Amino acid sequence: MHKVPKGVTLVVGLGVSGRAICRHLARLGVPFMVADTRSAPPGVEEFQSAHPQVALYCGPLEALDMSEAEEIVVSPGIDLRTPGLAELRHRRRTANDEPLVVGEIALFVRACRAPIAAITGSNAKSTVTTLLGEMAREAGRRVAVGGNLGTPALDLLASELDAELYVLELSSFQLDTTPWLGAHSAAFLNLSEDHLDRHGGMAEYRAAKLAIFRGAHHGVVNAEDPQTWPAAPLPHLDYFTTAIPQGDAWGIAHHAGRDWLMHGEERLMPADEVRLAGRHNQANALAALAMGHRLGLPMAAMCRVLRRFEGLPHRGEVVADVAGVRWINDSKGTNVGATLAALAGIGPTLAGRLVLLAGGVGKGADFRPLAAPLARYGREAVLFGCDAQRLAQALEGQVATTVVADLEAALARASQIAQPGDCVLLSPACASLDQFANYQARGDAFCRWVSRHIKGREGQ
Ligand code: UMA
Ligand code: ADP
Repeated sequence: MHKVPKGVTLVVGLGVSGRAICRHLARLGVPFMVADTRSAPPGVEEFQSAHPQVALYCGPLEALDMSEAEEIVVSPGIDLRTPGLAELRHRRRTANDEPLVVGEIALFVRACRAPIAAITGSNAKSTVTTLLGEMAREAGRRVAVGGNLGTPALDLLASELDAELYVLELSSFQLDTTPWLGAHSAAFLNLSEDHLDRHGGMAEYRAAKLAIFRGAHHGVVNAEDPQTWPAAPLPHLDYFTTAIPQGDAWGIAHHAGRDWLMHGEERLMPADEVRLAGRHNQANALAALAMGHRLGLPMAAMCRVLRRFEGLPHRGEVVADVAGVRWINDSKGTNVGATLAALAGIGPTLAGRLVLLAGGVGKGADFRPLAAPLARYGREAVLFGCDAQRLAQALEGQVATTVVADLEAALARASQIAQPGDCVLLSPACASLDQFANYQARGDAFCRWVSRHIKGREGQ
C-alpha cells in the first residue's frame, strides 16, 4: 500500500485548485505530495516539470494510507464521502486540534492579511462577485477578485498587487471544507436545488453554504428567501429584496413613474439605468451595493459601475438578432433556479415565444418547476444530453418537447421552428460535463453555431 509519509501534507486533486494549492505550499516551503483519483489526470506532465521533487500518487484513495499525513487539502471536485477519505473526514490534527481534512480556502484564510468579501448562493455568485470587484476598483481600491470564478483564491495571494481587499466567489464545495472564514462581509444570495448528487439533500447543501457566515462581521441575505438567513446572529446583517424595503433594507420602490433602487428610504438610482437586464439582476445589484456600502465604497462610484457593466459571457448573452429571432447564450444556467430566472426575465419581453434548449447532467434536480413558465412562454423545449428524457417527462403536456442527441441537433431543430418575434434560449438547467469540458465550451459551441449558420443570413 502507498503511504503519505509522517509530517507531509497531502494535496488531493490535480485540477485548477490542486495546482494552486501546490504552488502555495511550495512558496511556504511546506513538504507535500499529491494524489489524484484518476489514473491519468490532465496536465500531469506539466505538473511534474513544475514540481519535479514532489511525489504523485494516481489511483483510488483507499489504496493510499493517509493516516499519518500532516494535513489533507482536498480539491472542491472531490466528494468527501470518497472511500479512504470518508473515514478521516472528521479527524482532527494532533498538533493544533484543527480539522485534518480542509480545502483551498482554509489555507487562504490562514495566509490572508486583508479583509475578505465573500459571495455564495445557488445563482448570481459570479455576477455579484464581478460587480463588487468592479465597484471597489472604481473606488480606487487595490482589489483582487477570484475563487470559484477566475483566478483560484491562493493564486491571488501571490500576485504583485498587494491587495487591500479580496472579493471571493465561493461554492458550496469550497465552503464545505472551510472551518472558519472570518469575512468582513459575506453574502448568501439565494438557494435553489443544485449539486444534490454531492450534498445528498437540500439541508446539507444549505448547511454547506451557511458556512460563509462563520466569523463574519457583516452578512447580506435575501429578504425573500429565509433559507439564506444565518442560524446565529451576526454583528451586522443587511437584507435585499426586489420589493419595497422594510427598515434600512435594500430594495426597489416606485417614485414619480419609475422604479428606484433604494436603501431604506433613500433613492439611489433608477432601476432601469442598471445595464444588466431583468429583475433578478436588480436583486444582484442591490446585494453588491449592500456589501460595497459596508466596505466603505462611495455610492456614486458603485452606481457608475451598475450603469455600465454589461454582464459576463454565457449569462443571458445576446449573441444574434436575425430575421426577428433573438439567440441568447445562458450556458451558465446550470440549474433549475437559473433557468427559471432566464425564462421569467425573457418570456414577458417577447412578441413571439421561447424555444428553450436544455439538457445535460441534472445533478438529481426536480425539473417540474420549469413546466409552468414554459407553458406560458414556450414554443418548444428541445432537449439533449443525458437527462433529456427526464426533462421531457417533467414537461409533458405543458409544452411541446423534442429530444435530440446533442446541442448541434438542438440548434438545427430550433432554427427550423423559430418564428419572427421568438427567442432561442440556451439555458440548460443542467451541467455540461456529459458532452462538454465545461459550461464555457458549451456556450462557445452555441455561439460558433449561431455565427456560422445564422449570422451569415443577416441582411439576406
Ligand atoms: N477529479 C477527480 N479526481 C481527483 C480530482 C478531481 O475525478 O482526484 C474530478 C472531479 O470530480 C471534477 C473534476 O475532476 O469532475 C475537477 O475537479 P477539481 O476539484 O480538480 O476542480 P478544479 O479544476 O480545481 O476547479 C475547481 C472548481 N470546480 C469544481 O468545484 C468542480 C471550479 O469551478 C473553480 O473555478 C476552480 O476550482 C477554482 O476555484 C467550476 C465549477 O463548475 C467553474 N464550480 C461549481 C459551480 O460553479 O457550480 C461548484
Ligand atoms: P453563479 O456564479 O452562481 O453560477 P452567475 O452570475 O454566473 O452565477 O449566473 C448563473 C446563472 O444564474 C445565469 O444563467 C444567470 O442568468 C442566472 N442568474 C443570475 N442572477 C440570478 C438570480 N438573482 N436568481 C436566479 N438566477 C440568476
